[in-house]
Amino acid sequence: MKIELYIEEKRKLINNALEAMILPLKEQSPLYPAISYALLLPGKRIRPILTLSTYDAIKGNEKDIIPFACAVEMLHTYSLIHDDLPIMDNSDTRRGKPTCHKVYGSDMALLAGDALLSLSFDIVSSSGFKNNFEAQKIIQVIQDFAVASGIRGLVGGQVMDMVTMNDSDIDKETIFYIESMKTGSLIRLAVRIGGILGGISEEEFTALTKFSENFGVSYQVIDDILDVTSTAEILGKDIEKDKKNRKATLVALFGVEKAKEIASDLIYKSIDFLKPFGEKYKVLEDIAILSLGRVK
Ligand code: GRG
Repeated sequence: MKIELYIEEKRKLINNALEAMILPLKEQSPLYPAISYALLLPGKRIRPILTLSTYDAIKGNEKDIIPFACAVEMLHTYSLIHDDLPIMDNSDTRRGKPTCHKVYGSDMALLAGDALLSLSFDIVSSSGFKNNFEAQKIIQVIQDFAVASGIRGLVGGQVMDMVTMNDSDIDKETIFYIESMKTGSLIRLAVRIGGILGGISEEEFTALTKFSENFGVSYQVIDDILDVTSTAEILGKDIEKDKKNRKATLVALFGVEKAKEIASDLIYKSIDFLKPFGEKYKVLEDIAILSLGRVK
């Protein structure tokens, strides 16, 4: 199957699962409209698709991993809602529509983000046992979620992003570090949990981790490039935010062409880690190459 078709099919699967998963909240909480608005807007769903395809490559099916993939998307959506708030990036549009706080107010948006963060842990812990995964694997997955969402992941990256704003002295290594924390951590999480629950050797798990770390940084570099080369209509979100917020990016440091070269090097480096396994992780390779196409 062509990778574009594969992605489209999996995106639909994830969208349906997300919708079903939060439906019980409709009767339970006045926060449901803000949660469903942010979560069900048309995101690319790249992270949950990475989880599905990693697990599928190992086990030959994806059914049992669907709630975990959705939990990664919930975590990601939480980070977008909070990142868009006036006290953070102050963005007006996201996924082609007004941001969550523009529609529901900052108070509701903040809580919708908080609720999605907790819900991701709720789903991971409850689905683990429901789907008969071993306790040890479930704990490892929960630990990965905690690391990816916290001070060693998203939050750590975001805070570094903030404190380095306006810093004209920032070097390439620091930018890589920030990008790997704020964006790489969720891509890494998405792939690793497929590997943990699928059950693979230490060596294979390390290779998948390396793939996801390099791909994760390239995903942010590509996002930074698109911030200056694409349009708000195509991206469905505010553009030129990095310049406005005086953020340290590789584009600001080296310019667009060099940043493209770096993104491309990272993608090819990432897929090199999958080569020892032949065609097994071909879908991951195809997704990585496809993402590079966004800036070609
Ligand atoms: C606790 C305030 C607080 C924040 C949590 C906000 C945060 C930590 C981290 C945010 C980091 C962040 C938003 C990074 C951007 C990552 C990125 C490339 C987002 C866009 O991803 P896509 O293109 O988006 O996959 P879609 O909309 O398709 O899902």
